[in-house]
Amino acid sequence: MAGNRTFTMIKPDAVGAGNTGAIIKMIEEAGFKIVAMKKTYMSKERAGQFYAVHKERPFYQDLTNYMSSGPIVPMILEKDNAVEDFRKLIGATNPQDAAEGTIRKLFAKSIEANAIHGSDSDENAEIEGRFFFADVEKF
Ligand code: IDP
Ligand code: MG
Repeated sequence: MAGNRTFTMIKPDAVGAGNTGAIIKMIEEAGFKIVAMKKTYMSKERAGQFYAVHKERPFYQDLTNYMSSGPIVPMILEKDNAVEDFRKLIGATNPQDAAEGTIRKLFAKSIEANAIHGSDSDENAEIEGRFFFADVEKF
């Protein structure tokens, strides 16, 4: 299983703008299988836990306010080379730097409200998947 799963979450800006369906379509057309998915919310505290690695960064308070501002759609995805291929599909953190045709280029509003999350390693994909889907081994 190592190497063929990643974790993503459609962020509040993209869910609020009605882009959930369009983004899921891009994910499936890129060859990712949806293993688990739900529409849910994070409290400010949960958002703080999810982004704990960034707690010393100047944007941490804004980020956790933003990520708890509306519904999100977390998913576990499956594909060969999932983590790396998915980071390519979403594009750079700042949509101004994101390649043409990437999800962030198409849908992100700003470096903060950048439409979608993608895990940066197999290890973090596992941790982040479990953060939302406690019984992921059953999927
Ligand atoms: P990533 O999502 O591309 O992996 P990270 O550096 O891990 O980018 O940052 C996590 C999230 O924090 C970003 O997706 C974005 O929402 C937000 N963020 C990152 N850098 C900035 C910044 O300079 N200003 C505001 N928000 C930021
Ligand atoms: Mg990151």
